[in-house]
Amino acid sequence: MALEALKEIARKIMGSTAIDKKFVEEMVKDIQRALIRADVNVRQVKEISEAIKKRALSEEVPEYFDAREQILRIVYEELLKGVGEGLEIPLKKAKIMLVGLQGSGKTTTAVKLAKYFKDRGLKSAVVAGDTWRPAAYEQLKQLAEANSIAFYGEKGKSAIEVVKKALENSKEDVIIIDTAGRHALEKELIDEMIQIAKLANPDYKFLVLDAAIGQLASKQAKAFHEAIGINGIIITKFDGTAKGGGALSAAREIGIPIAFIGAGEKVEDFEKFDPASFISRLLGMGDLRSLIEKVEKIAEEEEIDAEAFLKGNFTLKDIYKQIEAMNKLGPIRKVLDMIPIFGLGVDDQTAEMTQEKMKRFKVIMDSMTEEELLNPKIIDSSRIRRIAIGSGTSQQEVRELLKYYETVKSFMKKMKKKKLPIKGLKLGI
Ligand SMILES: Nc1nc2c(ncn2[C@@H]2O[C@H](COP(=O)(O)OP(=O)(O)OP(=O)(O)O)[C@@H](O)[C@H]2O)c(=O)[nH]1
Ligand SMILES: [Mg+2]
Repeated sequence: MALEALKEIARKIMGSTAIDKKFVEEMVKDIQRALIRADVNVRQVKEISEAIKKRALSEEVPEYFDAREQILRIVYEELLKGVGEGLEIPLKKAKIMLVGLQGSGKTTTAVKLAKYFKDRGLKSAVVAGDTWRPAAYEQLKQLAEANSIAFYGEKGKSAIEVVKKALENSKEDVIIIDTAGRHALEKELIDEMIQIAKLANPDYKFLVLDAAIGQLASKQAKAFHEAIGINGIIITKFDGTAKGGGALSAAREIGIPIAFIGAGEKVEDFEKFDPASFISRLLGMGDLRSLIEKVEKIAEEEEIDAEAFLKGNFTLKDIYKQIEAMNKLGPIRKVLDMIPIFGLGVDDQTAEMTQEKMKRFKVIMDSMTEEELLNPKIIDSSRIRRIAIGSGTSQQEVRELLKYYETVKSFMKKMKKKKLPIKGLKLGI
């Protein structure tokens, strides 16, 4: 995938020793190349890269950031602007109609979507609204049955009749209507789509776009939007193409949000489009959201007050629990991958050392008093000396732990605000 090159660029930024004009100019060229290769529309490539360049060369580096972090943040923010918003779909009763060209992935996506809602506690059903292709009925039925999804369809009836009957009979919360695809947008197809849309009055009309069509996505999306007014895009086959940027930028261009992304033939290969985590992952910075979810889950188990934890109102005691929780999170390597910057170029040896360091921190905290753990502010140099001696560590290590505590505190505050938590990441370990 051409967008993979962005990871390399992020790594280069974090590994650079001097960020100067020349570095920025070269980096912007690299970004341009990666985006163009991924089929992002040229005008958008220009916009994004110019914005990055302008900001990188003019904005002051805020306190606590170093120049590399600042540049990475700018790249992240401008790419994020470039993909636009995702689509929030409340988990409640809804009718969804899928449209798209032949082979774009509608039928597969219908079942993926149904499973998405089913996994979140809603009853879902699919409707065989493709009555043109003889095998379409069986394909949808089989896929639905394999995933225990309710199926509505009837052979030998028109799509309108099938949809009408399904809507009358279905009791499920989310009804997903599959429709016929064509080679190109023909009048007949438009008429049928309009009729189904009128009859079903769907809450969502999603255009299913094959990522492999690259820049052609824009023309297609426009045509469908003009024909029936779509309100979300589902990009499929993101796994098998280098041109995924085309569909991404088409969505941005016509101002329609991307709702989901399909990246594989299996029903599970499907996810809600979340711009922030999408871009984070493109840059190899890991998925912060899932880290937060994991931390919250473990915090629950460990009886850490997750609210306080995320707010940053926590004490060294929480750090202690956090370290225990981290060990529970599994190999520290994986956890580090989920945290921006850590994910960049942390080699296994460093990860190992970090785990070692965590153990040392625990030992240090074992030598602290309850009062010190609950109110780290009182730890002055004489206490630091006592703790170091008591734990058989050095004063420097105790200071390191205190610094780590402060940094995590501000890091958690940032996570809470859902901003890119770059500032708090110089954990010094
Ligand atoms: N690799 C990959 N393959 C996919 C994905 N989504 C669908 N496919 C495959 O693409 C092919 C076409 O998918 P369908 O769901 O039948 O597409 P359709 O839009 O319903 O096709 P028509 O009904 O003929 O218009 C199938 O072989 C799917 O398995 C995806 O996200 N990744
Ligand atoms: Mg189909």
